[in-house]
Amino acid sequence: MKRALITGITGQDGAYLAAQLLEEGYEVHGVARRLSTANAWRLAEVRDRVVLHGGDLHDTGSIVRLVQAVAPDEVYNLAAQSFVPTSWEQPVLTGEATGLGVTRVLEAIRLVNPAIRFYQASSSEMFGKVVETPQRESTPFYPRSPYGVAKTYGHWITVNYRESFGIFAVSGILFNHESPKRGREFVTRKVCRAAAECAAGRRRALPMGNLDAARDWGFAGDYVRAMRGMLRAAEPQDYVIATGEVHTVRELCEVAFERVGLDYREFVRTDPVLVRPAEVDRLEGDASKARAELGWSPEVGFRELVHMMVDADVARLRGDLLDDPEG
Ligand code: NAP
Ligand code: F7E
Repeated sequence: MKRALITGITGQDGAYLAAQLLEEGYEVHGVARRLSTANAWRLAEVRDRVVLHGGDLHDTGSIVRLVQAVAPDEVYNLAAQSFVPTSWEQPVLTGEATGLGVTRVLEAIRLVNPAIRFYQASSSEMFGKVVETPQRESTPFYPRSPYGVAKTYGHWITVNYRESFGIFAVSGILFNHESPKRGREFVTRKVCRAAAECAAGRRRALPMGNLDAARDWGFAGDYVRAMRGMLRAAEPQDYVIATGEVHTVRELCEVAFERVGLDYREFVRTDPVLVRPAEVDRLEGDASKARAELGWSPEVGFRELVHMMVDADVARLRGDLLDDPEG
Protein backbone atom coordinates (compact mmCIF):
# COMPACT_ATOMS: atom_id res chain seq x y z
CA MET A 1 0.00 0.00 0.00
CA LYS A 2 1.42 3.40 -1.00
CA ARG A 3 1.68 6.09 1.65
CA ALA A 4 1.14 9.83 1.16
CA LEU A 5 1.84 12.75 3.48
CA ILE A 6 -0.19 15.93 2.90
CA THR A 7 0.68 19.30 4.46
CA GLY A 8 -2.38 21.55 4.51
CA ILE A 9 -4.72 18.55 4.79
CA THR A 10 -7.27 20.64 6.72
CA GLY A 11 -7.60 23.08 3.78
CA GLN A 12 -9.89 22.86 0.74
CA ASP A 13 -7.49 20.96 -1.53
CA GLY A 14 -6.21 18.79 1.32
CA ALA A 15 -9.70 17.42 1.89
CA TYR A 16 -10.32 16.64 -1.81
CA LEU A 17 -6.85 15.15 -2.26
CA ALA A 18 -7.16 12.96 0.85
CA ALA A 19 -10.47 11.56 -0.47
CA GLN A 20 -8.97 10.92 -3.91
CA LEU A 21 -5.88 9.15 -2.50
CA LEU A 22 -8.02 6.96 -0.23
CA GLU A 23 -10.12 5.98 -3.25
CA GLU A 24 -6.91 4.91 -4.98
CA GLY A 25 -5.97 2.71 -2.00
CA TYR A 26 -3.34 4.95 -0.40
CA GLU A 27 -2.60 5.19 3.31
CA VAL A 28 -3.09 8.91 3.95
CA HIS A 29 -1.27 10.97 6.59
CA GLY A 30 -1.70 14.70 7.13
CA VAL A 31 0.03 17.54 8.95
CA ALA A 32 -2.31 19.60 11.10
CA ARG A 33 -1.36 22.67 13.12
CA ARG A 34 -2.13 22.89 16.80
CA LEU A 35 -4.92 25.48 17.06
CA SER A 36 -7.03 26.54 20.03
CA THR A 37 -10.21 25.43 18.23
CA ALA A 38 -10.74 22.30 16.12
CA ASN A 39 -10.88 22.97 12.38
CA ALA A 40 -11.04 19.58 10.69
CA TRP A 41 -14.61 20.16 9.37
CA ARG A 42 -13.56 19.68 5.74
CA LEU A 43 -12.33 16.18 6.58
CA ALA A 44 -15.66 15.00 8.05
CA GLU A 45 -16.21 12.36 5.31
CA VAL A 46 -12.70 10.87 5.63
CA ARG A 47 -11.68 11.68 9.22
CA ASP A 48 -11.70 8.04 10.42
CA ARG A 49 -9.53 6.95 7.47
CA VAL A 50 -6.69 9.51 7.63
CA VAL A 51 -3.95 9.84 10.23
CA LEU A 52 -3.36 13.40 11.44
CA HIS A 53 -0.02 14.46 12.94
CA GLY A 54 0.86 17.69 14.72
CA GLY A 55 3.33 19.88 12.82
CA ASP A 56 3.89 23.32 11.35
CA LEU A 57 5.76 24.59 8.30
CA HIS A 58 7.45 27.18 10.53
CA ASP A 59 9.07 24.39 12.54
CA THR A 60 11.72 22.52 10.55
CA GLY A 61 12.22 19.79 13.17
CA SER A 62 8.53 18.90 13.19
CA ILE A 63 8.57 18.39 9.42
CA VAL A 64 11.79 16.33 9.41
CA ARG A 65 10.51 14.08 12.21
CA LEU A 66 7.20 13.57 10.40
CA VAL A 67 8.83 12.61 7.12
CA GLN A 68 10.99 10.17 9.11
CA ALA A 69 8.10 8.70 11.10
CA VAL A 70 5.57 8.39 8.27
CA ALA A 71 8.10 7.27 5.62
CA PRO A 72 5.84 8.39 2.75
CA ASP A 73 6.23 7.53 -0.94
CA GLU A 74 4.77 10.93 -1.85
CA VAL A 75 4.58 14.33 -0.14
CA TYR A 76 2.04 16.97 -1.22
CA ASN A 77 2.92 20.43 0.08
CA LEU A 78 -0.45 22.19 0.12
CA ALA A 79 0.10 24.18 3.32
CA ALA A 80 0.39 27.94 2.94
CA GLN A 81 -0.89 31.28 4.14
CA SER A 82 -3.09 31.34 1.05
CA PHE A 83 -5.26 34.48 1.30
CA VAL A 84 -3.81 37.29 -0.83
CA PRO A 85 -5.06 40.32 1.25
CA THR A 86 -3.59 38.81 4.45
CA SER A 87 -0.22 38.67 2.71
CA TRP A 88 -0.04 42.50 2.75
CA GLU A 89 -0.93 42.54 6.45
CA GLN A 90 1.46 39.69 7.37
CA PRO A 91 4.12 39.65 4.65
CA VAL A 92 6.87 38.12 6.80
CA LEU A 93 4.67 35.29 8.04
CA THR A 94 3.53 34.69 4.46
CA GLY A 95 7.15 34.55 3.30
CA GLU A 96 7.98 32.10 6.09
CA ALA A 97 5.09 29.68 5.51
CA THR A 98 4.30 30.04 1.81
CA GLY A 99 7.90 30.56 0.66
CA LEU A 100 10.50 29.15 3.07
CA GLY A 101 8.10 26.41 4.21
CA VAL A 102 8.65 24.77 0.82
CA THR A 103 12.41 24.60 1.43
CA ARG A 104 11.83 23.07 4.86
CA VAL A 105 9.78 20.24 3.32
CA LEU A 106 12.30 19.74 0.51
CA GLU A 107 15.17 19.67 3.02
CA ALA A 108 13.33 17.01 5.05
CA ILE A 109 12.99 14.90 1.88
CA ARG A 110 16.63 15.44 0.94
CA LEU A 111 17.80 14.40 4.43
CA VAL A 112 15.43 11.49 5.05
CA ASN A 113 14.82 9.92 1.63
CA PRO A 114 15.45 11.72 -1.70
CA ALA A 115 13.39 9.04 -3.50
CA ILE A 116 10.16 10.53 -2.12
CA ARG A 117 8.06 12.20 -4.83
CA PHE A 118 7.17 15.83 -4.05
CA TYR A 119 4.28 18.03 -5.23
CA GLN A 120 4.39 21.81 -4.69
CA ALA A 121 1.19 23.89 -4.83
CA SER A 122 2.31 26.71 -7.12
CA SER A 123 -0.16 29.38 -8.17
CA SER A 124 -1.37 31.51 -11.09
CA GLU A 125 -0.78 34.47 -8.72
CA MET A 126 2.87 34.17 -9.83
CA PHE A 127 1.76 35.54 -13.24
CA GLY A 128 0.21 38.59 -11.52
CA LYS A 129 0.56 41.55 -13.86
CA VAL A 130 0.55 39.24 -16.82
CA VAL A 131 3.09 39.63 -19.61
CA GLU A 132 1.29 37.26 -21.99
CA THR A 133 -2.23 35.84 -22.44
CA PRO A 134 -3.11 33.06 -22.02
CA GLN A 135 -0.53 32.10 -19.40
CA ARG A 136 1.38 28.86 -19.93
CA GLU A 137 4.39 27.11 -18.34
CA SER A 138 6.86 29.35 -20.22
CA THR A 139 5.16 32.66 -19.31
CA PRO A 140 7.46 34.85 -17.15
CA PHE A 141 6.28 35.58 -13.61
CA TYR A 142 5.35 39.07 -12.35
CA PRO A 143 3.81 38.57 -8.90
CA ARG A 144 1.69 41.41 -7.47
CA SER A 145 1.43 40.56 -3.76
CA PRO A 146 3.66 39.21 -0.98
CA TYR A 147 1.71 35.96 -1.47
CA GLY A 148 2.61 35.85 -5.18
CA VAL A 149 6.23 36.64 -4.39
CA ALA A 150 6.40 33.87 -1.77
CA LYS A 151 4.82 31.35 -4.19
CA THR A 152 7.35 32.33 -6.84
CA TYR A 153 10.17 31.51 -4.40
CA GLY A 154 8.47 28.18 -3.58
CA HIS A 155 8.17 27.42 -7.28
CA TRP A 156 11.83 28.06 -8.09
CA ILE A 157 13.18 26.25 -5.03
CA THR A 158 11.20 23.19 -6.18
CA VAL A 159 12.74 23.44 -9.65
CA ASN A 160 16.13 23.92 -8.01
CA TYR A 161 15.92 20.81 -5.79
CA ARG A 162 14.88 18.79 -8.85
CA GLU A 163 17.85 20.06 -10.83
CA SER A 164 20.37 20.05 -7.93
CA PHE A 165 19.54 16.80 -6.18
CA GLY A 166 17.56 14.80 -8.73
CA ILE A 167 14.46 14.76 -6.50
CA PHE A 168 11.18 13.95 -8.29
CA ALA A 169 9.81 17.40 -7.41
CA VAL A 170 7.03 19.04 -9.44
CA SER A 171 5.09 22.29 -9.30
CA GLY A 172 1.48 22.47 -10.36
CA ILE A 173 0.73 26.05 -11.43
CA LEU A 174 -2.93 25.94 -10.50
CA PHE A 175 -5.38 28.69 -11.42
CA ASN A 176 -8.20 29.56 -8.98
CA HIS A 177 -10.20 26.51 -7.99
CA GLU A 178 -13.20 26.45 -5.75
CA SER A 179 -15.77 24.20 -4.12
CA PRO A 180 -18.30 24.10 -1.29
CA LYS A 181 -15.27 23.52 0.97
CA ARG A 182 -13.70 26.88 0.02
CA GLY A 183 -12.92 29.28 2.88
CA ARG A 184 -15.54 32.01 3.31
CA GLU A 185 -13.05 34.85 2.70
CA PHE A 186 -12.39 33.91 -0.96
CA VAL A 187 -14.60 35.69 -3.46
CA THR A 188 -16.56 32.72 -4.88
CA ARG A 189 -17.58 31.37 -1.48
CA LYS A 190 -18.20 34.88 -0.12
CA VAL A 191 -20.63 35.62 -2.96
CA CYS A 192 -22.33 32.18 -2.94
CA ARG A 193 -22.78 32.27 0.81
CA ALA A 194 -24.17 35.81 0.64
CA ALA A 195 -26.63 34.85 -2.11
CA ALA A 196 -27.93 32.02 0.09
CA GLU A 197 -28.16 34.37 3.10
CA CYS A 198 -30.00 37.05 1.10
CA ALA A 199 -32.47 34.45 -0.16
CA ALA A 200 -33.05 33.28 3.43
CA GLY A 201 -33.68 36.88 4.53
CA ARG A 202 -30.56 36.83 6.74
CA ARG A 203 -28.65 39.53 4.85
CA ARG A 204 -29.57 42.70 2.94
CA ALA A 205 -26.26 43.92 1.47
CA LEU A 206 -22.97 42.53 0.20
CA PRO A 207 -19.86 44.77 0.31
CA MET A 208 -17.44 43.84 -2.47
CA GLY A 209 -14.08 44.91 -3.87
CA ASN A 210 -13.16 45.07 -7.58
CA LEU A 211 -16.08 43.67 -9.60
CA ASP A 212 -14.11 43.92 -12.86
CA ALA A 213 -11.40 41.47 -11.78
CA ALA A 214 -11.53 38.37 -13.98
CA ARG A 215 -10.46 34.84 -13.14
CA ASP A 216 -10.21 31.39 -14.71
CA TRP A 217 -12.21 29.49 -12.07
CA GLY A 218 -12.30 25.68 -11.88
CA PHE A 219 -13.50 22.99 -9.47
CA ALA A 220 -11.10 21.80 -6.74
CA GLY A 221 -12.07 18.14 -7.27
CA ASP A 222 -10.86 18.34 -10.89
CA TYR A 223 -7.63 20.08 -9.86
CA VAL A 224 -6.51 17.48 -7.29
CA ARG A 225 -6.84 14.88 -10.08
CA ALA A 226 -4.18 16.87 -11.92
CA MET A 227 -1.87 16.77 -8.87
CA ARG A 228 -2.12 12.98 -8.91
CA GLY A 229 -1.37 12.87 -12.62
CA MET A 230 1.80 14.93 -12.13
CA LEU A 231 3.18 12.61 -9.43
CA ARG A 232 2.34 9.48 -11.46
CA ALA A 233 4.13 10.78 -14.59
CA ALA A 234 7.33 9.20 -15.86
CA GLU A 235 9.29 12.48 -15.61
CA PRO A 236 9.02 15.31 -13.06
CA GLN A 237 7.68 18.40 -14.85
CA ASP A 238 5.70 21.54 -14.06
CA TYR A 239 2.20 22.03 -15.46
CA VAL A 240 -0.37 24.81 -15.74
CA ILE A 241 -3.82 23.64 -14.62
CA ALA A 242 -6.72 25.84 -15.73
CA THR A 243 -10.04 25.73 -17.59
CA GLY A 244 -9.24 28.45 -20.16
CA GLU A 245 -12.65 30.02 -19.40
CA VAL A 246 -12.63 33.51 -17.85
CA HIS A 247 -15.38 35.34 -15.94
CA THR A 248 -15.52 38.58 -13.97
CA VAL A 249 -16.46 38.91 -10.31
CA ARG A 250 -19.57 40.75 -11.54
CA GLU A 251 -20.61 37.70 -13.61
CA LEU A 252 -19.98 35.51 -10.57
CA CYS A 253 -22.41 37.71 -8.56
CA GLU A 254 -24.97 37.57 -11.36
CA VAL A 255 -24.94 33.75 -11.66
CA ALA A 256 -24.92 33.15 -7.88
CA PHE A 257 -27.84 35.48 -7.11
CA GLU A 258 -29.77 34.25 -10.15
CA ARG A 259 -29.55 30.72 -8.70
CA VAL A 260 -31.69 31.82 -5.73
CA GLY A 261 -34.01 33.97 -7.86
CA LEU A 262 -32.45 37.35 -6.93
CA ASP A 263 -30.88 40.27 -8.80
CA TYR A 264 -27.35 40.88 -7.44
CA ARG A 265 -27.63 44.62 -8.23
CA GLU A 266 -30.08 45.01 -5.35
CA PHE A 267 -27.54 43.68 -2.83
CA VAL A 268 -23.97 44.24 -4.04
CA ARG A 269 -22.20 47.46 -2.99
CA THR A 270 -18.59 48.29 -3.73
CA ASP A 271 -16.43 49.15 -0.73
CA PRO A 272 -13.01 50.77 -1.42
CA VAL A 273 -11.58 49.05 1.69
CA LEU A 274 -11.87 45.73 -0.18
CA VAL A 275 -9.90 46.94 -3.21
CA ARG A 276 -6.33 45.56 -3.14
CA PRO A 277 -3.19 47.76 -3.13
CA ALA A 278 -2.06 46.01 -6.34
CA GLU A 279 -4.61 43.99 -8.30
CA VAL A 280 -4.27 40.99 -10.58
CA ASP A 281 -6.76 42.14 -13.20
CA ARG A 282 -7.26 39.06 -15.34
CA LEU A 283 -5.93 35.51 -15.41
CA GLU A 284 -6.47 33.02 -18.20
CA GLY A 285 -4.63 29.71 -18.23
CA ASP A 286 -3.57 27.48 -21.09
CA ALA A 287 -3.51 23.89 -19.82
CA SER A 288 -2.75 22.29 -23.18
CA LYS A 289 0.46 20.67 -21.88
CA ALA A 290 -1.48 18.92 -19.09
CA ARG A 291 -4.19 17.88 -21.56
CA ALA A 292 -1.65 16.40 -23.98
CA GLU A 293 0.78 14.79 -21.54
CA LEU A 294 -1.38 13.90 -18.50
CA GLY A 295 -4.69 13.40 -20.31
CA TRP A 296 -6.17 15.91 -17.82
CA SER A 297 -9.24 18.01 -18.49
CA PRO A 298 -11.75 19.73 -16.21
CA GLU A 299 -15.20 18.18 -15.85
CA VAL A 300 -17.05 20.99 -14.03
CA GLY A 301 -17.76 24.30 -15.79
CA PHE A 302 -18.24 27.77 -14.29
CA ARG A 303 -22.05 27.82 -13.98
CA GLU A 304 -22.17 24.29 -12.59
CA LEU A 305 -19.51 25.20 -10.04
CA VAL A 306 -21.32 28.33 -8.86
CA HIS A 307 -24.62 26.44 -8.64
CA MET A 308 -22.95 23.65 -6.64
CA MET A 309 -21.56 26.21 -4.18
CA VAL A 310 -24.79 28.21 -3.80
CA ASP A 311 -26.81 25.00 -3.34
CA ALA A 312 -24.42 23.81 -0.62
CA ASP A 313 -24.81 27.09 1.29
CA VAL A 314 -28.59 27.00 0.90
CA ALA A 315 -28.51 23.46 2.36
CA ARG A 316 -26.24 24.60 5.23
CA LEU A 317 -28.58 27.45 6.14
CA ARG A 318 -31.54 25.07 6.09
CA GLY A 319 -29.67 22.68 8.39
CA ASP A 320 -29.54 19.92 5.74
CA LEU A 321 -25.72 20.09 5.64
CA LEU A 322 -23.29 20.66 8.51
CA ASP A 323 -22.32 24.36 8.53
CA ASP A 324 -18.65 25.36 8.60
CA PRO A 325 -17.20 27.63 11.29
CA GLU A 326 -17.28 31.31 10.32
CA GLY A 327 -13.76 32.44 9.34
P1 NAP B 1 -6.49 26.66 2.18
O1 NAP B 1 -7.88 26.13 2.18
O2 NAP B 1 -6.24 28.06 2.66
O3 NAP B 1 -5.60 25.65 3.07
C1 NAP B 1 -4.33 25.99 3.50
C2 NAP B 1 -3.82 24.89 4.41
O4 NAP B 1 -2.50 25.25 4.87
C3 NAP B 1 -4.66 24.67 5.68
O5 NAP B 1 -4.69 23.29 5.96
C4 NAP B 1 -3.85 25.39 6.75
O6 NAP B 1 -4.05 24.88 8.03
C5 NAP B 1 -2.44 25.05 6.27
N1 NAP B 1 -1.40 25.90 6.85
C6 NAP B 1 -1.32 27.26 6.80
N2 NAP B 1 -0.20 27.67 7.42
C7 NAP B 1 0.44 26.55 7.87
C8 NAP B 1 1.63 26.31 8.59
N3 NAP B 1 2.42 27.32 9.00
N4 NAP B 1 1.98 25.04 8.89
C9 NAP B 1 1.19 24.00 8.50
N5 NAP B 1 0.03 24.16 7.83
C10 NAP B 1 -0.33 25.42 7.51
O7 NAP B 1 -5.84 26.54 0.74
P2 NAP B 1 -6.31 25.66 -0.54
O8 NAP B 1 -7.27 26.47 -1.33
O9 NAP B 1 -6.65 24.30 -0.10
O10 NAP B 1 -4.96 25.65 -1.39
C11 NAP B 1 -3.98 24.62 -1.20
C12 NAP B 1 -2.64 25.14 -1.65
O11 NAP B 1 -2.70 25.50 -3.01
C13 NAP B 1 -2.15 26.39 -0.93
O12 NAP B 1 -0.73 26.31 -0.86
C14 NAP B 1 -2.54 27.52 -1.85
O13 NAP B 1 -1.70 28.64 -1.65
C15 NAP B 1 -2.33 26.87 -3.19
N6 NAP B 1 -3.18 27.32 -4.30
C16 NAP B 1 -4.52 27.42 -4.15
C17 NAP B 1 -5.29 27.78 -5.22
C18 NAP B 1 -6.79 27.87 -5.11
O14 NAP B 1 -7.40 28.51 -5.98
N7 NAP B 1 -7.40 27.22 -4.14
C19 NAP B 1 -4.69 28.03 -6.48
C20 NAP B 1 -3.31 27.91 -6.58
C21 NAP B 1 -2.56 27.53 -5.49
P3 NAP B 1 -5.22 25.44 9.01
O15 NAP B 1 -6.45 24.68 8.62
O16 NAP B 1 -4.71 25.11 10.36
O17 NAP B 1 -5.36 26.90 8.76
O1 F7E C 1 -10.05 36.93 -5.22
C1 F7E C 1 -11.60 40.07 -6.39
C2 F7E C 1 -10.17 40.15 -5.91
O2 F7E C 1 -9.59 36.19 -2.89
C3 F7E C 1 -10.33 36.81 -6.60
C4 F7E C 1 -6.22 32.00 -3.68
O3 F7E C 1 -6.70 30.68 -3.61
O4 F7E C 1 -6.44 32.03 -6.08
C5 F7E C 1 -6.83 32.70 -4.88
O5 F7E C 1 -6.38 34.05 -4.89
C6 F7E C 1 -10.56 38.17 -7.21
C7 F7E C 1 -9.49 39.21 -6.88
O6 F7E C 1 -8.71 34.85 -4.87
C8 F7E C 1 -13.70 40.74 -3.53
O7 F7E C 1 -9.69 41.49 -5.93
C9 F7E C 1 -13.51 41.48 -5.55
O8 F7E C 1 -9.15 39.91 -8.05
O9 F7E C 1 -11.07 34.77 -4.34
P1 F7E C 1 -9.91 35.66 -4.24
P2 F7E C 1 -7.26 35.25 -5.42
O10 F7E C 1 -6.74 36.47 -4.78
O11 F7E C 1 -7.32 35.22 -6.91
C10 F7E C 1 -5.03 32.00 -6.31
C11 F7E C 1 -4.79 31.25 -7.59
C12 F7E C 1 -4.27 31.50 -5.15
O12 F7E C 1 -3.22 30.90 -5.29
C13 F7E C 1 -4.70 31.98 -3.79
O13 F7E C 1 -4.20 31.14 -2.74
O14 F7E C 1 -11.78 38.69 -6.69
N1 F7E C 1 -12.58 40.50 -5.38
N2 F7E C 1 -14.21 41.65 -4.42
C14 F7E C 1 -12.67 40.02 -4.14
N3 F7E C 1 -12.00 39.05 -3.50
C15 F7E C 1 -12.34 38.77 -2.21
N4 F7E C 1 -11.68 37.79 -1.56
N5 F7E C 1 -13.33 39.46 -1.58
C16 F7E C 1 -14.05 40.46 -2.18
O15 F7E C 1 -14.94 41.06 -1.60
